[in-house]
Amino acid sequence: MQLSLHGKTYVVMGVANKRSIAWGIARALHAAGARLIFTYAGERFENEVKKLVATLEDDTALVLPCDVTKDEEIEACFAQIKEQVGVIHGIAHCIAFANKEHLEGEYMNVDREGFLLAHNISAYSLTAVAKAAKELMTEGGSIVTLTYLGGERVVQNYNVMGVAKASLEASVKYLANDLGKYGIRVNAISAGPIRTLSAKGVGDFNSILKEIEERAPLRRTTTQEEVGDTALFLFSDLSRGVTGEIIHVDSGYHILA
Ligand code: NDP
Ligand code: N5H
Repeated sequence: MQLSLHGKTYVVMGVANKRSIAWGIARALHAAGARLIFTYAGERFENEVKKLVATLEDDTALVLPCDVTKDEEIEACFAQIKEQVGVIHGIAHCIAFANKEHLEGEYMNVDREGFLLAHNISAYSLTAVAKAAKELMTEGGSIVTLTYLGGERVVQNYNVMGVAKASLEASVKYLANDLGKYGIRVNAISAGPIRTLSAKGVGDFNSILKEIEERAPLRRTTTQEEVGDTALFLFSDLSRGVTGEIIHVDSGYHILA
C-alpha cells in the first residue's frame, strides 16, 4: 500500500500564512501528488494564500472564498468545486475562532454571543462542511479536523475554545457514524502547541512550549510537518480502517498526569 495520492483531490480550509497548520497539511498532500483546492475566510488573507499557493507551481490548484459562518458561501464554494473538479476525496478542516477576551481569565466570563461565535466557527462548521462535501465524495473520502488537548481537559486560558473543541470532537464521532456507510471517514488530529497566527498574542506561549520541551515524552514541540504527515496517513488508504478517531500528534504530552 502506497501513500501516493495521484489522481485525488483535497480541499484544504484554513491557510492564513506559511505558519498555518493547514499549510503543513497542504505541503504533505502536494508532495504525495494530490490536487489541492484552498479556501479562505476573508479578503484579509486572500493575497497571502494566493501567493503561497503559487509557490506550489501547480496550475490545477484552485483558491476559493468560504467564510464558514455563511451557509450561502459554503454552498457556493462547493457548487464551484463540483463544477470545476467534480469528485473530491477529502477535506482538511483547520478552522477555529474565539474572541480574544474570552481566551484569558475565567471561562465563566464568556457571554452568550462569544460562546455561540466560538461554537459556530470552530465546531458547527465541520458539520456544515461535511454535509456540503458529501455530495462530491462519490468515491468515498476522508475528513480531517484539528483539535487540542484543551477539549478533553481544563487547560488554562483555552476556556470557551476548549468547550467548542469538545463539541468538535463529539461531532467527529457522530459524523463518522453518519458518513461511514458512504465510505467517508471522519477523524481529528489533536496537535500539540504550534506557533501560528492564531497562537499569536497568547500570553506566555514561550513557557507553554518550554514545558512541552521539558516534559513531553519526545522532549520536543510539535511541528506543522508532523501534523501534515499524520494528515497524509488519514487521507490515504493506509488508514482505511480508522474513523471516529482522535489521534494525538503532540510528542506524547497527553499521556502525562
Ligand atoms: P491559523 O491562524 O494559521 O489558522 C486559523 C484559520 O481559521 C485561519 O486560516 C482563518 O481563516 C480560519 N478561520 C477563522 N474564522 C473563519 C471563518 N469564519 N471561516 C473560515 N475560516 C475561518 O492557526 P492554526 O493553523 O494554528 O489553526 C488551525 C487549527 O488548528 C484550528 O482549528 C486550531 O484550533 C487548531 N490547533 C492549533 C494548535 C496550535 O497550537 N496552533 C494546536 C491544536 C489545534 P482566515 O485567515 O481566512 O480568517
Ligand atoms: C491554552 C492555549 C493558549 C490560550 C488560548 C488560545 C486559543 C487559540 C485558538 C483560537 C482559534 C485563537 C483565536 O481565535 C485568535 C483570535 O481571537 C485573534 N486572531 C485572529 O483573528 C487571527 C488574525 C486569525 C488568523 O485567527 C483565526 N483563528 O482566525 C492554547 C495553545 C497552547 C494552543 C493553541 C494555539 C490551540 C489552538 O486551538 O489554536
